[in-house]
Amino acid sequence: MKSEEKLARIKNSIVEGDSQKTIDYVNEALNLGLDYKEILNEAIIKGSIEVGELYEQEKYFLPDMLMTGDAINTAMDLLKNSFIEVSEITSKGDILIGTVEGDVHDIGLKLVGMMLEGAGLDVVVLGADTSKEEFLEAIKEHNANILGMSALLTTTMPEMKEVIDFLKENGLREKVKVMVGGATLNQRFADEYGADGFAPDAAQASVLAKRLLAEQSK
Ligand code: B1M
Repeated sequence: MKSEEKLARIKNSIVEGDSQKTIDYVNEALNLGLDYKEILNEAIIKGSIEVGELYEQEKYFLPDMLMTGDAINTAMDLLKNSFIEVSEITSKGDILIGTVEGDVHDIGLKLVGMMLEGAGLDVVVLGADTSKEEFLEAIKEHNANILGMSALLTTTMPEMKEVIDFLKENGLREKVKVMVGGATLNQRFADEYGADGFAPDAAQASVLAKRLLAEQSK
């Protein structure tokens, strides 16, 4: 079987929300030496986009998205070890990441966390549905250098601005760099909300975090 067929098989198992098949196919692909980045981009991300489209077309419903979420999570658990790369970073600093309040999507967030950790950064993952008060307390507790926020819904994206304004009100905005991401977000929104950077995917989140840390230490 060709690589493309193996990737298509993984993608289909994700679209079907069949976690057992996903485990079997991802393991097989890894054992045969397929690049984890291909599995991520060609199977997992493409599968999630397809499910999103099926949901929009009302061919899929919430339980289908939930099953896909589970299948993606199992796939990512298997890929976790592949994310470790040789770290070039010299200055470390805590990065806190969380999905904003009202938003339960945390798969992309976990992936970003894995990529950041793999790149040698200290990461604290606060998880989904994190309130501005929780972000603030965690920044103080961990003495964080960077706050990373994720939002997947157009209705929860503006919460990022709320958090940034809350940091300003509490005298913490100058202390932390803020980076944002999520499927419905783009650079224009990031600028509008007052963030220091936007990353469209986990790989670029890691590049951005390193750049922001370097700026912090100047
Ligand atoms: Co929901 N959902 N969902 N969902 N879901 C989307 C996001 C949606 C686009 C589907 C669609 O309609 N096409 C749509 C949002 C539409 C919109 O607002 N424009 C949607 C909706 C509507 C909903 C509900 C409202 C449905 C309902 O209840 N009627 C509901 C919301 C609940 C809530 O949050 N209050 C809901 C619920 C769910 C599930 C719980 C069933 C499940 C989530 C499970 C979980 O996360 N634990 C789910 C899923 C699985 C999806 C889709 C299908 C897949 C999301 C995903 O995990 N993608 C999604 C469709 C889609 O995105 N195309 C959809 C894979 C992941 C690796 O990608 O999260 O984009 P992503 O992360 C990427 C980048 O965005 C970026 O890097 C990641 C890796 O490359 N990134 C960052 C993310 N965060 C970053 C942070 C950074 C930097 C980069 O710096 C800090």
